[in-house]
Amino acid sequence: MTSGQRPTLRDFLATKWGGNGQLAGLDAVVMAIAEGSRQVQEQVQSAALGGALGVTGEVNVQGEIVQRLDQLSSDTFVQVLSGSGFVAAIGCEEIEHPVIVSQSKPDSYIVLMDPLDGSSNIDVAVSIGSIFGIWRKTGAGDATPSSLLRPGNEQVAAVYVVYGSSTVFVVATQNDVNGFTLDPKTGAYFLTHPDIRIPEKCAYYSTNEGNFESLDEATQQAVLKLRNAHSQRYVGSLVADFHRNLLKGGIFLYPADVKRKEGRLRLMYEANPLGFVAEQAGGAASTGYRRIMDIMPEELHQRTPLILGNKDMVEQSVSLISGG
Ligand code: AHM
Ligand code: MG
Repeated sequence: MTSGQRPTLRDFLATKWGGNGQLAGLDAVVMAIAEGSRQVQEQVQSAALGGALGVTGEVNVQGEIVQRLDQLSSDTFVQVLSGSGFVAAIGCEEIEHPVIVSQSKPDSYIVLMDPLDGSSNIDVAVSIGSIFGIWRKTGAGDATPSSLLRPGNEQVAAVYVVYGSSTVFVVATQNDVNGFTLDPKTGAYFLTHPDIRIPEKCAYYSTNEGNFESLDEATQQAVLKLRNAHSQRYVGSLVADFHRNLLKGGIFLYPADVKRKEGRLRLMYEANPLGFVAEQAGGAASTGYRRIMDIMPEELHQRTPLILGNKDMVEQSVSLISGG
């Protein structure tokens, strides 16, 4: 059951969620994501050798160029999630319309995902990742496209995976965030980061400083305040920047600016899941004006400004940005 006395992800879920009727089937969804991430990790590791780097020639619904690995990881996760028996619908950054899985079990879930976050880092061996928000399906019968438009505060769990110098899988449920590291020899995830809480002290701020001149004055003030007091770290893969800030203390900002009036990042499969993880670990997530989790989504691929990380730092930045 254990390697080096650490429980595997499967053991952990069985012990923690086993017998909890409210979470029935969620373990199957999380294990499907774990299996998908193991496969994607292999694709990422061998992409250059296997000819899987570069672009597909397609442009996705966001108007962004699709990388081969974006496509491979999207296909991989759709396959494992659809096959889990407990997923009724999947919303994906790379797919315009939701994938509806007919005849899923009555106790099933809706999964919203960014299958490979950090596109600009794919070809250059820098950390990338995958992000998932999980909602319980409501209502009888098959899911419909509107079944996916739920606020972040209704998520029952969120998961992210970082493909970095090691592959780390973080799963959050209410007040409970735990991290697991992939053992590449066995393909199993072992608990390495139990009960994650974001440190009180904010060590880092993470933002694209190249956008500074495009920010409004209030947002510039918020960035300047951080710049003068904290070290800057910016990978350019949200999931990697968030993971570092979660473990070390930090704040991530991708505010709206004159070129990106709606913000850059996606509400449903970037801001909501990572906002949920942050809140469960004692942090916060805001647009600069309101809590991310409270936004009632209007469409699957909508964008949002995002201020994410240490609660007090998020609150200070929000108060400067919104003048509140
Ligand atoms: P992606 O999901 O297509 O990879 O885009 C999102 C990424 C985030 O991971 C990252 O925080 C952001 O885009 C970086 O944007 P920029 O290059 O403008 O700083
Ligand atoms: Mg992304």
